[in-house]
Amino acid sequence: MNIKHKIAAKLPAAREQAGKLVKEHGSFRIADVTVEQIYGGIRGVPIQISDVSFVDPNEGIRLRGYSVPEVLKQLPKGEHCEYPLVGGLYYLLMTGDIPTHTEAEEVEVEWKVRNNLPDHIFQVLRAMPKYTHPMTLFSQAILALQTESIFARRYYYGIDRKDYWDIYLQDSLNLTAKLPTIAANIYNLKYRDGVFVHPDPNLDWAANFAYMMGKDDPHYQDLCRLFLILHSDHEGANVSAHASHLVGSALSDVYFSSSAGMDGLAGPLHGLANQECLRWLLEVQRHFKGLPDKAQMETYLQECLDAGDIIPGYGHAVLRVTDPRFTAQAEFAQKYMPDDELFRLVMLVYETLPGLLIKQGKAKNPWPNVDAINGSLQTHYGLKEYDFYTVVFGLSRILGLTTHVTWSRALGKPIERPKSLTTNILETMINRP
Ligand code: NMX
Ligand code: MLT
Repeated sequence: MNIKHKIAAKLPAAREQAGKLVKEHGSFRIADVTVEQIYGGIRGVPIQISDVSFVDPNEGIRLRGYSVPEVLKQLPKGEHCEYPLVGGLYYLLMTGDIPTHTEAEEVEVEWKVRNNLPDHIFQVLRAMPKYTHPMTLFSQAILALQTESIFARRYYYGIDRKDYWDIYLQDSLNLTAKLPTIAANIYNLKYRDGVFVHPDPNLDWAANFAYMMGKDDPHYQDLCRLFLILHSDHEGANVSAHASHLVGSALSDVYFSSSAGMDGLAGPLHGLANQECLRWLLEVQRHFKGLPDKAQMETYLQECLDAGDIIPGYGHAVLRVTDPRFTAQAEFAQKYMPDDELFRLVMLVYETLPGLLIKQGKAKNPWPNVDAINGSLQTHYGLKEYDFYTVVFGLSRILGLTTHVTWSRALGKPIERPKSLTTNILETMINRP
């Protein structure tokens, strides 16, 4: 069954379940919010319900209930591939079910049919100054594609609320189909000869991304599949998902809401951390003119912490264990590039830094997140331009963002409008007898 029919079949029960929860338990209190939480980035306050994925602090991400190892094991793979087809992952995110091989291939085919790009996208990007950050270009390209929004057109002429999700899904498939071509050609524009490369109809979504950047190593294609699966979603309340969901709640279409999500991902505390992380690792490597020993590493890291440095790739707002996305990439590296110096440095930091962070007692999570390792694998396969890494993260993350907003429309979620207070009002509330 294709994604649309699968969602349509599941929707009546999902709508009934949500309706019943609100009707029968509408006043059930989930959480109280403290002053500390409001001043502290709304940490731990549940702000939305989304079944697409969930981050357990002590286990990490589950996509539609499946852990990272389960996703990698159970999703269908293409011929001669070690890692699953990303089309199957999108099917899982959108429908909640592990697809058959045919269903996964059908998504890949849908993407091929929809992957053509209007000319104006690269006209816009070429008009930008050479020093423009690739994330700016990526977000701009998505925004420029808003000209193609079916939802915006249909809304203008009138459309039944119950059908919003279907049009969001069409826009989501159209947008995600074009993303590898956009991302790879931003790479070509920034770092190669700028000649536009078209996708190869014989390759899957992830392999095409690699191919269009001039990379045809089958191991790199598998790394792309792995990377693009791992970064697709991290529940509904991280900065990019939250931003995209908020913008979508105003019925801004999939292009607006995805571009907004990318603007959040571009921050160094969120997705840009992967570029920062590689930059930092290269600095360490340069400092030691190679790989330090454990004692040297410990001294260096302690000095960084004493100087008040934030070590990119470590810590997390929710996780309290090693990120399973870090572990999955470490396993890949252990298999295909165990002697790579940068990978060995990543593992040396992993052996050393958590103990020092625990001793320092500031970071609530001393363990690595996904960004601590990303760059070393990409660099190994020749993607050395680290300011491009967040685009690769974004290419994947939009799979999750578009799923969240499609389901928000399917469940008829209203415009988001929480409340802000003034300091005086807060003080009055606190001092009230
Ligand atoms: N290195 C040094 N100090 C740290 C680190 C770190 N990696 N992480 C947290 N701390 C400090 C933090 O600066 C804060 O210090 P202070 O009280 O002086 O302000 C203290 O520990 C408490 O912070 P937490 O409550 O543990 O962290 P929070 O939830 O506020 O932020 C991150 C989470 C992820 C933003 C934070 O750990 C960080 O900045 N890490 C480095 C950047 C990074 O890797 N971001 C990637 C996130 C994942 N992603 O892919 O998006
Ligand atoms: C993510 O993948 O979005 C990051 O790990 C950040 C988060 O979950 O807050």
